[in-house]
Amino acid sequence: MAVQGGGMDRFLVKPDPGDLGAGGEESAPSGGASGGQPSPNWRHLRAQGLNCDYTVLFGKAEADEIFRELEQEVEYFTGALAKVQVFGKWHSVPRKQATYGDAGLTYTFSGLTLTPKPWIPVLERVRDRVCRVTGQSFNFVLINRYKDGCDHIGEHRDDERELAPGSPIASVSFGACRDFLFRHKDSRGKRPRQTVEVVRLQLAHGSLLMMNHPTNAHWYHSLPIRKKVLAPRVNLTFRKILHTKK
Ligand SMILES: O=C(O)CCC(=O)C(=O)O
Repeated sequence: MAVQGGGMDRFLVKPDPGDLGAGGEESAPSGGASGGQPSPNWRHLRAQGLNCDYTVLFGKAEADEIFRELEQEVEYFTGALAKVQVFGKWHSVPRKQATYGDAGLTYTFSGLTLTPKPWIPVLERVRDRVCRVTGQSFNFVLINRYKDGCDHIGEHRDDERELAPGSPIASVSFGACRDFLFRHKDSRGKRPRQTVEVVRLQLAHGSLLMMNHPTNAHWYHSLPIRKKVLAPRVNLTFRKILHTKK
């Protein structure tokens, strides 16, 4: 994971031509069905190699209920799993993390091979809604909990070998609204190879951000520190990971 830096330049969200605002027409990103729920209005974010779709999937009352249940039910890592080594020194991860998923899956985390906890009803509820509206399937979720705006995640790409090639990542947020930045891989560091504007958005309570292929091959993302944010936030990133051969 790389350190974040540099400025933020621009808020880029391309409205869908069919997006009529609240109560407008649906524009599903790919083969989804709303399954009795109101159809989401998608906003399509596009830039060089960036392909994302954003919508508010859960209304306030439902998002509040899910957030409460997540706060009660999710069991976060403790001990060594809540630490990260940077240049040989151990630090506490500046947020809490947990993983849940299908039986039989393993994944690598901080150099350790781990198995996710079995699905719990609140996570199945969110996962199933995301699957319905996107037409995608997911077998794993990484949960990040930010107690306030001091908790954060630095610039990184979700390009782990365990991810099914070409599969999207579905990021669902509850609680405090936070800024979220994408930075192009050639536009980082002191001497960038090219200047590509930062793509900046805000992830609202109950929102879904679909990070579609090839976004993660070209863009780093981060959730920067925002000291004015006092409330907690929980983010779920649903992924499709490969079963390792035994
Ligand atoms: O909390 C967020 O929105 C970002 C989480 C994230 O970057 C990740 O799970 O890879």
